[in-house]
Amino acid sequence: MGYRRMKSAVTICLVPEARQGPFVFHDGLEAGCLAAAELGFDAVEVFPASAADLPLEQLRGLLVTHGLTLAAVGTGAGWVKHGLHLCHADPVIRGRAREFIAAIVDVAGLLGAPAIIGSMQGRSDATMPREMALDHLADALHELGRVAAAHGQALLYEPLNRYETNLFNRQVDAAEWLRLRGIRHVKLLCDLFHMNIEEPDLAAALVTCGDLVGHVHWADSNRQAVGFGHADIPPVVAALESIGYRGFLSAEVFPLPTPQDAARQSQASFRHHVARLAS
Ligand code: LER
Ligand code: MN
Repeated sequence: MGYRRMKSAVTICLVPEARQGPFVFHDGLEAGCLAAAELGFDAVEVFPASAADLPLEQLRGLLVTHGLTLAAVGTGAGWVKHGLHLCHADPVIRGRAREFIAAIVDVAGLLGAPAIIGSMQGRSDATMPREMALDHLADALHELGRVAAAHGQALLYEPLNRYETNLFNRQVDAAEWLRLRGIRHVKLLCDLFHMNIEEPDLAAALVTCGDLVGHVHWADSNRQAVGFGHADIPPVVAALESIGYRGFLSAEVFPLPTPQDAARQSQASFRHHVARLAS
């Protein structure tokens, strides 16, 4: 570690079904790690098809070879590929969702990284009223947070915009709920794309969440690389600085106009807004 500043990361998706998703690199771990290192990123964030599909030793070797760290590992393939989520009305599916996530928490933990619960949180609906859904979510976060803590990691919970979940859309609502429920070992993943849709004031939300901010998805208003949209980034970086955030700014953005352009712009925007602040 030893960083006195926030760190840059870029996403690598290993799931063909998520090819249209907001991930920069889609051509495997080797090509993704090489490109990330060449552009000067500190880390990569990986979206695997499952824990079993994440080649632990190969990834460990690539990280060492390229001087990268692993920022986080996504669990969304459980939803995208298998239709699992934590608030499903069917207890068997909820159980399989937990097992799917727990296995990724373990493999990420072995690589020194946290796992992300984004789309795997699911949503409430006519078959699953909100209060019951939140009980299921709390129970899962308690249990999976303990699995993460056994690896010395936090579990990352990501509020999403209203078109992707109806559980929590704003960071402060999620933060208050985590505190109220006494859920430990869980931190917030603040995705600037979702926040641009939902937050009245991104900087104020980050400051209020304070030390619960555990990870940031570094994206512009249109989910392209920062600088390719119209988000007002300096107040966001100032807010993160003011709360002493030293985690990752991870480019989870569309590979537009090309993966290389998205990666290069993400790194350029990181240098422009963040790295130059560090002495
Ligand atoms: C995942 O990090 C995310 O932001 C969601 O929109 C699910 O793709
Ligand atoms: Mn995200």
